[in-house]
Amino acid sequence: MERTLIILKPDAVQRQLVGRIIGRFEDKGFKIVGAKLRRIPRQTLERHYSDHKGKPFYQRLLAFMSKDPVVILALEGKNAIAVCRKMMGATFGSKADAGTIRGDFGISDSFNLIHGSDSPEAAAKELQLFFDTDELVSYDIISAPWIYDEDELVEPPSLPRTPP
Ligand code: IDP
Ligand code: MG
Repeated sequence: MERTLIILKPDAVQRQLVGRIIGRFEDKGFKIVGAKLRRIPRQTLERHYSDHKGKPFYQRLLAFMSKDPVVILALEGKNAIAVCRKMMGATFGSKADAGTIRGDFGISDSFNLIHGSDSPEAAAKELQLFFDTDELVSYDIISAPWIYDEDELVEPPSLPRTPP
């Protein structure tokens, strides 16, 4: 089991695609363990996108991402990081395969609807940046025994239970 950080970008919120995008992750079997609607402060975005500092699109990216609210999610499931990236599709809407979120809902190379952590290191950093520890909630979903086989359901010690 893994956790990943997903952001439904301002274009997804403005185009009222939030429910449909979250629905895809729920349909796949992911569990929502954190969720909030926020306008992200510029300072937080500078930390989030520090790898892109200096690139030609950097300033426009920060302006786009800070202007309007986003939906921030923490999703939990088997291979969550890689599977969510696959469901998102390639970075540019014009290149993303049909059947992916970016491929089905957008065509822009900048307004590409969704962010997802791209590695375990990025997921750890981004989950910490956007969620306080007590904002991530551990709980069981009743369909879990039908989403996973028994041997897949064992939670590693790295995902501590939230005390009742
Ligand atoms: P990713 O979101 O698929 O991981 P990254 O290369 O990490 O893609 O880029 C971060 C974000 O910056 C993209 O999702 C997109 O919004 C924006 N971006 C990346 N490359 C370009 C570009 O060439 N033009 C405009 N925006 C870009
Ligand atoms: Mg990236």
